[in-house]
Amino acid sequence: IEASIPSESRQVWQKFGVKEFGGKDEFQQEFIRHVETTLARSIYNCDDLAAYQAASQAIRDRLIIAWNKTQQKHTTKDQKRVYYLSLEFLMGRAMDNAMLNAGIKDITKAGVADLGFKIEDLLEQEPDAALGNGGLGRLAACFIDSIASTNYPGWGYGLRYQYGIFKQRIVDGYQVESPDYWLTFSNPWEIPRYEIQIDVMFYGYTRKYTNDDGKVVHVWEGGEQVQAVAYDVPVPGYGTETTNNLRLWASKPTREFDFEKFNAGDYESSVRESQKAETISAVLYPNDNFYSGKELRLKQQYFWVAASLNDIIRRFKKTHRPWKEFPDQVAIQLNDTHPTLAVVELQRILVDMEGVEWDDAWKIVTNTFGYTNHTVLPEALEKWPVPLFQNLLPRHMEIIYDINLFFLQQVEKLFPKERELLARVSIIEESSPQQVRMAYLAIIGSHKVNGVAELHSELIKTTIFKDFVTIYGPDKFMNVTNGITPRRWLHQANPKLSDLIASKVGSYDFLKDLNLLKKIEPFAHDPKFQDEWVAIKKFNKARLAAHIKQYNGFDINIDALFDVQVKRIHEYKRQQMNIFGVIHRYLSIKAMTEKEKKEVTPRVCIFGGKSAPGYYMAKTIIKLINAVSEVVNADADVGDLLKVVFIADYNVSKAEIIIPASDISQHISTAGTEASGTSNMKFVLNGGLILGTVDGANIEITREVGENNIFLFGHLAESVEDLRHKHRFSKVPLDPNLEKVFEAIESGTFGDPNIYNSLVSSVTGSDYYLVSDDFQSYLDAQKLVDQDFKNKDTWVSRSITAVANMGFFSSDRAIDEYAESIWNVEPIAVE
Ligand code: HBZ
Repeated sequence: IEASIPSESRQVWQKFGVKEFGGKDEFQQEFIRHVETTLARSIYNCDDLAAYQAASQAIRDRLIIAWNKTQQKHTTKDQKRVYYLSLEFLMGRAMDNAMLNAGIKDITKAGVADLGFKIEDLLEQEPDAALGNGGLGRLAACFIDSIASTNYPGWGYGLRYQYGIFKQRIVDGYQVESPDYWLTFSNPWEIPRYEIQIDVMFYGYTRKYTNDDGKVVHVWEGGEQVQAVAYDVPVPGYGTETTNNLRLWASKPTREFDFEKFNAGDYESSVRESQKAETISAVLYPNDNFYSGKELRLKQQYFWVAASLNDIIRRFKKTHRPWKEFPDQVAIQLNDTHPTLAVVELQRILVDMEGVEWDDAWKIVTNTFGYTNHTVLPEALEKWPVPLFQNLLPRHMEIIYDINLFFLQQVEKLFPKERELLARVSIIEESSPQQVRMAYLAIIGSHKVNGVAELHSELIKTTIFKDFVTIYGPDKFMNVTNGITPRRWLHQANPKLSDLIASKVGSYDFLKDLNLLKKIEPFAHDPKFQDEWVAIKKFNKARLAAHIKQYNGFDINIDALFDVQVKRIHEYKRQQMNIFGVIHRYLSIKAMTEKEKKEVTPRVCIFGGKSAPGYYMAKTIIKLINAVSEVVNADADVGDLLKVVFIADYNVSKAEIIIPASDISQHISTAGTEASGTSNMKFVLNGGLILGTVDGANIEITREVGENNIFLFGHLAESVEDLRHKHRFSKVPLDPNLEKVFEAIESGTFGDPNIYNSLVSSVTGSDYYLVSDDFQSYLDAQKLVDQDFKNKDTWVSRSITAVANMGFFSSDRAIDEYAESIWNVEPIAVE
């Protein structure tokens, strides 16, 4: 490492090198110093917010020290690094996680207590970093936690949105969105790097000329410039000094603002132009599993990709290696197709700017990238209209045409005369206007393509990417089943359960090696252990009940079965089937005698999740859930036997309260539609059982925990196509129980039935998501749940056995698989 300080001055530096606070006293010293200097407050006006800020400043200092050490170590080691490019990082809160991972939870807790504060109150002050929509964004957050915890040198790259996913309120039963401006009180967990500014260009034109060596050179010029400024978020590993970096880019106007306009007296419009630059990174697009071809979204993608690659290349150039060694130093993982422009940008830099020959450059590119697919839903696949693309990124469009040309030539050689194959696999779809198929570009530009659970990885090979398996052979396609970080999703969310497990495992080592959970299996039938297990579940249910009391305003019975479905609202996830099932349950209870009612297992049906703001059907589902809730909860005939709750504004912090409280959680997507799911893993890890379809990672969870410890139902993925075909070409009779449910809705039991017309007819019509086909099987499974829940002993032993077998679903395991079979990176120990 080149040092800028002359050697005679270095002694002074070494003498005063910063140290981390050690014990409680030193933490308190730091805390007070931050209250009085950083915050310019005092003992007389230090409220919970100020105390949170001071504590987080002290913790931040500590992270930065470890961050510096780690980066120096990684630089001197000079090994291959991995870069995880994701347009979303759904981090949630940072403080509790930072304390846990840095191993300073006890001293900070005791430290703030002496100073007159409760750590829980301080933690509550922190807004969620909600820079993501759902599973894909949360997966990225779990992955960077695991990359640090397993000591891999790896960075995340994303966008620093000023507005994360919108906040959801329920007004009159409907979802109402408001902006999530999460940076009001500044963010102690980020380090602005104002010195790292990268110019990014849009629009303009291309031209080519022949240089002195007779080589044709392409240039792209005359466009608008914006600047990317880096904000670094330290990512501490658990039980290790390794502290990696998450670099988020914010857009700023370039220094050169339009002086021509300014001098011409048009001051306002010259300022407006420069303000436009800031809108690029201003807001997260709130769609999950849905593609909407907005120009600003493509701008975001290129802005982020261009800044990140520029940064990665700058780092590589410091090593003075030849370009061909780039893939030995750099692995880049594409989280879905959102960063696919990186493939084109790297090829452009190598060929246009660095003078590398096309074929050599292309080898470097494909050896660098890996692509992870997260969905087979056609409406989620990104396709950009060529005219829009061409206008915004004219040189990239040309390069895509060339990549496509060389690729199709290769295919033609392998499969002569198969003209239809060529049209099918072309990056350019011949629609009007033509479209750029980003997934195909990602496949062609990567050396490995992976799905996120076994079934999903098989499905991409046999459906959407079938032709590419024919072309490349099967080895390019693989599976890496998702995982979750046990630090946040067990220890933080459920500290009591973590402590109980530790008492049997003998340590907290299971938080680093989740397979150690196996050690609790022998206690599945131990009455004392069972009692403690049950008591913890009850505690967690009471904690959730208190939350519901505070925000929904009513009491729920914590001895009832807590049945939870929390996730983005989407037709394929079938919250509509769940609420139809609830209506069926309600009607059944209404028809019971008092004697029959005594046999009913009391239930609390808990829903939560956001709908994309423009997704009419999802919004209708939310309205129906709330309408049912209102009717059922007020019905004296039902009492405690059934309660329906919609928890507003579901987010990471709420998940940490909700998940540990569930007895049953629902993961009931139409078979073949949910790529993996990750909350299914979180629920089981916290001792809840799954009611689910044979879909996504439910399948692997079943294999690990055993068929007896999960409630599966519904048609299999292999029958879905036939069933849909039947619906399309004949009149399939509606499930009779569902018919009764629809009669109740249509008779106005839940208010104006017209509101639900489209929802009902989506099922009575083509029933694309097979709600009617699966309904009886769903009710049967629910009946079994009711019966089995009555047998407390068996239920708790199933819960313990399931947890004991969840080791596979640690994101540490997933990261090891990526490192081994896609990235080829090695861990580095940091002392
Ligand atoms: O990724 C989810 C899958 O639906 C889920 O099954 C899987 O477990 C998870 C992690 O692999 N996909 C998403 O969450 N997708 C998005 O949020 C998304 C956001 C913007 C898009 C497309 C998809 O343009």
